[in-house]
Amino acid sequence: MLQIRRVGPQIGVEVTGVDVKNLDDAGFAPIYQAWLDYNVMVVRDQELTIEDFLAYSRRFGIVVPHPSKSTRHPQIPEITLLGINKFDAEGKLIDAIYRRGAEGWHTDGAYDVKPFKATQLYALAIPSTGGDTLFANGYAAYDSLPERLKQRLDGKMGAFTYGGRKKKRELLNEEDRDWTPVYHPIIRTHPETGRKSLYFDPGKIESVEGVSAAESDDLIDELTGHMIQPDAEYRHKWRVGDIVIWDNRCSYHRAAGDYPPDEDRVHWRVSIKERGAERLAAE
Ligand SMILES: O=C(O)CCC(=O)C(=O)O
Ligand SMILES: [Fe+2]
Repeated sequence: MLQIRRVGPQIGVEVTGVDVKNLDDAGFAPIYQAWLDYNVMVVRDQELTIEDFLAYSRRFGIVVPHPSKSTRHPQIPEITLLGINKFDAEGKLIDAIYRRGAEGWHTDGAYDVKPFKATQLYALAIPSTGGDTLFANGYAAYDSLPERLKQRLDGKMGAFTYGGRKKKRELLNEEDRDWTPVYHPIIRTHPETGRKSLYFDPGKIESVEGVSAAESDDLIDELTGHMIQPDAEYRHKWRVGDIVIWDNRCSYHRAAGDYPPDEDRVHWRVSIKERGAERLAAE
């Protein structure tokens, strides 16, 4: 029996009693709606091949390869491998892999003209302790902004790149490290729910357009302070077989990055764009 249950006050929903391999359109509709309503969705107890995972992921949009070529599956570029090859030839832990996504709250893909609509992970190996993923709601962040800040940001664009002001680009190949900024409205109306969200990522934004450099830095600090609101968080404790998908248009996330390094924590990961982004994705 399909069950859809909220797991956090303003973000997070859990789906049980379903095999995503056998979903027809009518079966998928309430699941997609639950995801739109609660931003982050956990589907428990799935047994999937890579092909199954890709087929299910394509129900949400177009699956595109991630710019980090070194962490792609060697035969299937649309699949990113998380937690694989985390030790170098000398046996030293590679932080960029072990702590991927743990440097701070972020949204995936803001460096693209068409950012990722969603990111979806499937858990293959989970450590005995730690390794959670944390989520927070961007609508709540927007709602928390004082009126003067909402007005100041109205129509303002942010310039975003991979690695942002710190230029943190070690997961990219050398030849892929030059990055031209792209521009997104900082107050973003979600194309499907019509709700306003704070579209923001302190690790990818380079500047707020139309203000001085000093004001831009101040605004970035101020907005960073609004991202995480009490009662608008969900912390996911992984089980093998979990699928978790999040909406990058209206949520933030970060990895806890705290599990025993000698244990495995492995996921397949896909980046999903809105339909209509096919042309851009192919460019
Ligand atoms: O490994 C995780 O928990 C999430 C990492 C992350 O930020 C991502 O996959 O986009
Ligand atoms: Fe991420």
